[in-house]
This record gives sequence, structure tokens and C-alpha cells, in this order.
Amino acid sequence: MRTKTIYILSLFPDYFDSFQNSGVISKALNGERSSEFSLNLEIINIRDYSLGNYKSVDAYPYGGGAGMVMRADVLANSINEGIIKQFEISREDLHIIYPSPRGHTFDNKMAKKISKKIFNENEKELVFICGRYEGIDERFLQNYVDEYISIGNYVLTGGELATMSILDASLRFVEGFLGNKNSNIEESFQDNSIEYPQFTKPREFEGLCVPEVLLGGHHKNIQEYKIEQSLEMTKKFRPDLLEKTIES
Ligand code: 6GU
Repeated sequence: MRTKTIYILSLFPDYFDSFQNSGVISKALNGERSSEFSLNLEIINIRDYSLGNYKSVDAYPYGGGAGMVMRADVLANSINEGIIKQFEISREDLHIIYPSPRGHTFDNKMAKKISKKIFNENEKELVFICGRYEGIDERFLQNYVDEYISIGNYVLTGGELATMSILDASLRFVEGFLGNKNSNIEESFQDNSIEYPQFTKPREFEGLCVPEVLLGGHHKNIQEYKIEQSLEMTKKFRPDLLEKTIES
């Protein structure tokens, strides 16, 4: 069994409790989904690596301005003591990601790249830095951060939700990790289209019936139906994705 660790630095580690303890992610983390590959999340509390008498993790920005800024020395200490020393790993073996609006916008293509970093043997270990307050001292970013990733054009109060979004979407592409090898190939956005509509019990609901073709068990007809419906749904809900297909 091969194990990979992902390190997450946060001032609010509780954010990750339900992520780690619910649904398919929790099963995967407990090794219930794959016998070959297991993943370990290490959530490191930045506050445990604060320095000096006051144990502050943030301070007023030089030059003034709204809010507080996370201290470079405290963050560097969390990396150096909390990861490198604690887990006996060298700096060169870490790939440090700072989820931030300054990054490129996250999409499935980036999720696949990250999934390879998670799964492949010779890749570095991933570290996610969750920012809070008005940001992080630029000198820490300059010396430590290897990659910035944004999850969209809006500003969150902290990087925790962004980190979970990035990890959740990426883990779906880690081979065999969530089980059901086919499903992410079929799923939304894979080919710049959205998913076909799904139906389950009961066969009739408020006067609406499940499409006949899905009840027939004719595999080829069902495949054709799914492709056609996926196209229809994309035209209806996300025509912009079809333009992307033509461009690409
Ligand atoms: Cl990655 N972090 C924060 N704090 N806000 C964001 C973001 C990330 N992406 C968009 N807004």
C-alpha cells in the first residue's frame, strides 16, 4: 500500500473536520476505497507555530490599510518546524500552493494535474496554505510559494473553502481512489459539456415518467440517449461551454 500525505496549514483546522469525516472522501481517507493507494491529510494549526511572547499570527500592515496581515515568520516556522522537521522531509520535496485570487482560475484541467501530483510516486508532496485576514506578508509568498490557484472571481474570507474545493475536485481524478473508475470520465465538464439528466425510483413522480429508453436495458440506445441529452442540457444551461469546444 502506497501512502501520500497532503499538508494543510490553517488557522481554523476545524473547517476540515466534516470534509475528512463525511461521505466518499472519508471512506477514501480510511482506505476503504482502494487497496493500492491511501491518502493522509495532515492539518497543521498555524497558531501552534506562533513566535515571541504575544504568540501573534497576524499584525497591522506597514503603510496602513484595512485589516491584519499574516506574519511571514510564523508561516515560515509552520513550514520549517511543522512540516519539514516534524515529518522529516526536505524543502525541495514540497510543492507549496497558496489558494488566492491572484492565481489562475481552477478548472478540471488543473484538477487533473493536481491529481497526478497526488497519485504519482515521484511527485513532490503538496502543501496548501490557507490565508486569512487581509492576506499574507509578500515576503513569505516570495520565498515559499510555488503556485497560486484561484477558485473564481470573488473573495472568500479564508483559503479553507478554496483548498477543500481544489482537493475535492482533484481527488475525483486520482485513479481508483474514490472507486467507480468510469464515473468521472462520464461526468460534467469532461468534454466541455454538462451531465445528462439522471432518474431513479419512483418510475412516476408528480405525473412525470422516467424516459422509456432508460428502462429498456438496451445498452447502445442508452449510450446514445446520454450523449444526446448531455448535448441538449449543455445547449440549454451552458451554451458558453459549446463555444469553448469550437475554439479548442
Ligand atoms: Cl483561492 N482564496 C480566497 N481567499 N478567496 C478566493 C479564492 C481563494 N479564489 C477566489 N476567491
